[in-house]
This record gives sequence, C-alpha cells and structure tokens, in this order.
Amino acid sequence: MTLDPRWHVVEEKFDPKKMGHYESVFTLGNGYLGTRGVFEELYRERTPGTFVAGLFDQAHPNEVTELPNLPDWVEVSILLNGEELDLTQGQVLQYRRVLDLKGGVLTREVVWESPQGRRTALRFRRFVSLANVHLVGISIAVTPENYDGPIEFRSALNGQVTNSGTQHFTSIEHSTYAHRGIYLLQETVQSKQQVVVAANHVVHGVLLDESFKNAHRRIVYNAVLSGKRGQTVGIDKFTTIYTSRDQDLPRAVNLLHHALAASSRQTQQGFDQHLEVHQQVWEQRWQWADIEIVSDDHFDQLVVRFAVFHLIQMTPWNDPRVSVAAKGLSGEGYKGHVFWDTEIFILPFFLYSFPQVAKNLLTYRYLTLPGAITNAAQNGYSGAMFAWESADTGEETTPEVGGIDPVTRKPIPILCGKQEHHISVDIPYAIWNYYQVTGDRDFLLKEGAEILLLTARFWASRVSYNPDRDWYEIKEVIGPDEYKEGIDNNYYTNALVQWHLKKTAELVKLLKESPAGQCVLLKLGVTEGELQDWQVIAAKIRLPREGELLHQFEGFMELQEIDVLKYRDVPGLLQKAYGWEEINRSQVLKQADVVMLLYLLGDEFTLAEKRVNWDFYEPKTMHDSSLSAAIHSIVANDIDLAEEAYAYFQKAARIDLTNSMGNTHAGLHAASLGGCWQAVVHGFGGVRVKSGELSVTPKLPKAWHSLRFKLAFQGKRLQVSIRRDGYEVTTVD
Ligand code: IFM
Repeated sequence: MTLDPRWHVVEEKFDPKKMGHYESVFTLGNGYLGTRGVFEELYRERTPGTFVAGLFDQAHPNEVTELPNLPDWVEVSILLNGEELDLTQGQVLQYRRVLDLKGGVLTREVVWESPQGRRTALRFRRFVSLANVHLVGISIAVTPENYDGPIEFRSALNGQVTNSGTQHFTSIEHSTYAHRGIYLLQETVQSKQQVVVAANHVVHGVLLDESFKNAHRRIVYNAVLSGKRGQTVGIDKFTTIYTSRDQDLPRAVNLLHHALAASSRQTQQGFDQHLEVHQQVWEQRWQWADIEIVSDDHFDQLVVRFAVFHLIQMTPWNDPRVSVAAKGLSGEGYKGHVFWDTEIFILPFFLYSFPQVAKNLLTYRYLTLPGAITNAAQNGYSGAMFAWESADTGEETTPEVGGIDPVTRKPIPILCGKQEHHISVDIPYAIWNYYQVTGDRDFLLKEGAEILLLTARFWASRVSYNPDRDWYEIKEVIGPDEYKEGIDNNYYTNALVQWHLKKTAELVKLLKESPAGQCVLLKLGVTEGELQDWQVIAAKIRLPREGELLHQFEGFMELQEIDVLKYRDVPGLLQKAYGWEEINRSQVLKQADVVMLLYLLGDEFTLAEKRVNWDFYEPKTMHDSSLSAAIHSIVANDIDLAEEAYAYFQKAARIDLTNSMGNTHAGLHAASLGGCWQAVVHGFGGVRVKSGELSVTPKLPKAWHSLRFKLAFQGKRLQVSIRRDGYEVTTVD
C-alpha cells in the first residue's frame, strides 16, 4: 500500500499502551453506527465499542440514560498451526495500521513470528459501509511464510460487552443461520429496543473443518483452513446490525428475519464489491467537504481531513430524531449525550457542506422540545429549557457527580445540568445562523420559530428584575467556563440572551406577515404584552463591564489571581495544586468564555474591545476543555495575531491525533474537530455572514501556500481558492 501523508493516518508500531488512543482515532462509522478501531484478536487493553446513534437505555434508575455498547462484532482469534496470534508474544517483524481517510478503510499489515518461530504475514481490512448503513465488514488474509499447518479463525459475536460494567441488554436468543452465519438477538433493559447483530462468513482456501460454539451471550463460528507455505488463505466477516428503532424498516416486520435475510443477501457480493460502493459514497462526500491545504508540511492537511472524516462518520445522515454526541460514536465518554458542542462547534461544517444534515440536527432539537418544556416546568420556569446533556427525549440527563476532587477526596458534584443554561440560547443562535446561511425561511418560520419563541419565554421567566439598579439579571449560572459555578450575570449568557430577544422581535415581524407564521404565534399563545416584556428585558439586561473590558461575570475581577501559565499543558496539575473549590474562587478559566462571545457576536465588538479582552482573558485560560483552542485561533486571526492563530489551530488540530489531552481513549473530541474546521474556514479563510451577505477576508498562515474549499450558501455552491497573492470565489455546478 503506497502511503499518502495527506490522506493516511498511520500507526507504525504496535504499542499496547496506546491501544485505547488508537481505538478512538481509528473508529469507523456511518452516522447510524460507529465501531472503535479495536484489534480483531484479544488483548487485555482492548476496549471494544459499537454504538448505534439514538439507541438509548437507562439500565438503572440511579444511572443516567446512555448509548449502550453493542456486542463486539470485531473479534476474530487466529490460530496459526495451533499458536494463537498475539503480538505481545514472539516478534513483530513488520507492523503498520493505516486509516485511509479518502475511502474509509482501516488496514493492518503485520508480519509476526510466533514464539515457536512460525512466520506469518497477515492483512486485515475493515469498513463500516456508507452505502448500506447496516453493513460492516472485515477481511483477513493470512500467508504462512515458513511452515505448513492449519489456520484457524474463531470469529465471535460477543454480547458480554458492557458499558464499563453496566449491562444494557437482555439476551433473547442467539443461534446460527445460513451456512456460516451466527447471530445475537437482544433487547435493551429499559427502553425495550431490540437489536440484531448477525455475522455471516465467506472463507477463502481449503476448508478442513468448521463448527459453532455457543456460550453465555456469545456465539462463535470456527473455520479451520489448510495452510501452505507462501499461499494465502482467509475469511471475510460481514456483520449486519439492525435495531427496532430504525426508520428504514418495513412496517410490522420481524426484525430478526429482516436482518438475517439482509445479511444472507449481502454475503452474495464479495468484500471488494462492498468496499467499492462504500468508497464511491466517500468520493461523493469528499467532493463537497474536502479542504485542500498546500504547505511544505503535510500534517495540517492531514489533520483537517481527519476532522472532516470523523465529522461525516459520526453524524446521522438522514435521521432527524438523532443528533451528534460529544464523542460521536467513538467511545463511552459522556455517555453518547448531546451538548452545545453540536450547535456551536459541529453544525457549521454541515451548514456549509451538507445543509440538509444541518437541518436534521436542528430538527432534533425541535423534536425534543417536549422534553425541554418539561425541563422548564420542573425547574419552575416557562417555555422551553434545553437539557445541558440531551439524549432521546430532550429531558435533562447530566449525571449528578463526576470524578474525585484530589484535594477534598470527595466526588465532585456536576452542577451543569442545573446551571449551565446557555444551551438555551446557543440553540436559537444556531437556528438563526442556519437561516442566514441557507436562506431556509420555511424552517425558520415553523420549527425554528417555535424554538426561538419558547426559549425566549424561558429566558423571560429565568431573569430576575433588580429594582434598585433597574436592570434584569440572570443569577446562579455556569457559563462556557465550567470552572465557575453559581455565578451571576455571566457576560456570555446575558449578551446572547439580549441578542436572542432582539432577534425574536425580528422573527415575530416575519411571522406576522404570513398566515403560517400567525398560526405559530397562535399555537404558542404569544401575546403582545409578552413581546413587549421581552424587548424591555433585552434593553435592560445587565452586562457587567468596565470600559472595553467585559467582566466574565459579576465579581470575577475580585477573585484571587493565580499563575495560570505555570499549570497549562499538564492535565490535572492545576486541580492537584488548588482543588475545585479554590479554582472556583480564582481568576482561571477552563475554556473560552468572553473570547467565545467575541467570536459568536463578532460584529457587536470593536477591534479595540476584542484586543483588550483577548489580552486579559487569554493568559488566564487553561484550555482544559478541547473546545477552547480552535476558538482562540479564530479570534486571534480576527485581531491580527497571526502566530497565535496558527499556534492555537495546531493545538486544536492535535488534540485527538496526538492525544494531547490524554483522554482520547474515551472517545474523540467531536467539538474540537468541528472547531478545527471553523478555524480553517472562518479563521484563516475569513468566511463570515453579515446580514445575510457572505464575506471572505482570508488570512493565510505563513506556512501555507494555498487553501481551497467549497461552500454551500443560500442554495448556491461556491469554491473559495486562496493563494498568497489573492483569492477568488467561483460558482460550482
Ligand atoms: O460541552 C463541553 C463543555 O463545554 C466542556 N466540557 C465538555 C463538554 C462536552 O464536550
């Protein structure tokens, strides 16, 4: 295989210590399901993970709902003349694992010498089909190099997998089908969704023996092939996954029969044929989504494609009932829950590349409005209050405690579900952004309007009036900087609420112009008095500042100062030194907060304001959240700090590929991948939309010779080509 450093992510060495990291990096997915890049053979460090988007289950009332980890379909143990393939034993003579971003294929090529001196070449290929989202495949080719002897494949479906100990499935049945097929039929314990995982096999070579093994929640197909020195034998494992919540199922279908029939049909085509149609779909996706960077070093090109690749893989293509989890479909981290990461970090990529997918993501919020209405009511508010962590219903699913505070040694309470309310303005912001970029008035005036109006109503009930100061306040919140809890008048939140209430007034004007719009106002019972109240709140909301310097919140300036730069870049060091309570009382930020606002509401701040606030907040920010660096890159570009912009882009871009935060094993940082795309297109590409007009003000980093990408904008497809000496925007068919 010829390597292309602009398209191939390569693992050059087998290192069990890095197994978890690469499992996340090499995740394959198609938006319906995702599977971590685990090895076929078993190792102690191996953490299998297959997740189906939107298939949630709450195994126990004391635990929050999460995406259940499906049976491990990847497992294939290989016995080479009786010796089991185990790269921790014997000698690894050659090793290379390559993720081909262009075609969505994971390949591993190994030459292994067993402890008894048998040398074998092995080639593994894997895909998760973009053409048929229910199909995933593995092909294994084995060539004995210096011996003759049986080659045995033990291919399993293992339903003993749990989510870190939580078992989400009841086993209904498992058995065999067709010639070489095995299946598991299971049901989630609380949400009662059925799941079928069925694996059919094709063997290549002279079959000496085959059999099946049945164990608790586990079924295995064994094939023994005749192995001859220099001759390749192998097995293809085609796995089919269906769940009872799939929207493409025929009505009243028997799920198991449907899945087994589909599986049998699929096995009639060869691995290469399946691969080819899968790669054709990738080609179509890349046609609109690729970003081409020409520079002396290929790393920037590779990381940007890595980001786009995973954004495409983790996002449901046509299912508006589902959104993107903070870790995509690549790990158990954050339990498959959906955060503001989707609307503020991930959505822009889809908005400008695949607007229909962006619309689906916003429709997810529309469909979860009933949950948001319940959240508001349960907390004593009106309207709709979106969950900080959302799953299938939109009700709040944030866990109540997290890790252990190294200073108090007590579990750390997680207050985000109770206080991180800015999500209810981030979503309206994203809807307006969608409208600006796509011009989709229908969506704005129906689904969008309901969301904007119900969240405006929520904010009107969330603010409190301070008669002494004649202003409206929002008390006891967490802003984007999660190191501060229970704060009052977070500038980010209040400024966006003001923006939201003003935009709602614009929206209401549009609604009043059309009968359909009037129906929405009637349906929600929006009154003139209410509309007036919203504008009074917008005019009088408290925005704490001193001249050009915005106060992150009331009292931030009185907090103790600490030398943040001493602790940056070493995960956990600050926490060990101070503990959470003291961090809460210090001028230290986890992530962009005021700086985040300077980006989102960029037009509302002068260059001088942006510079003053950057200078003040940047040195106080730890970037302990993966959401921070990309936004700093964009704002640095806005204030002409070219070197900082590039350095922050590189920091963001490296998070998952180099495991710089040390936690990629729990899953990819989806928001950071989206942020990376924004740092290129909105930062270096300088693409912005002002009052419905597209503007492009490129700032190419020194290291790049050119940058080219496509944009969908208000029904047109454009190509932006930026060189050192200028740029052009052309229309594409
Ligand atoms: O949404 C983010 C938050 O801003 C920082 N903590 C992690 C969350 C999920 O990515």
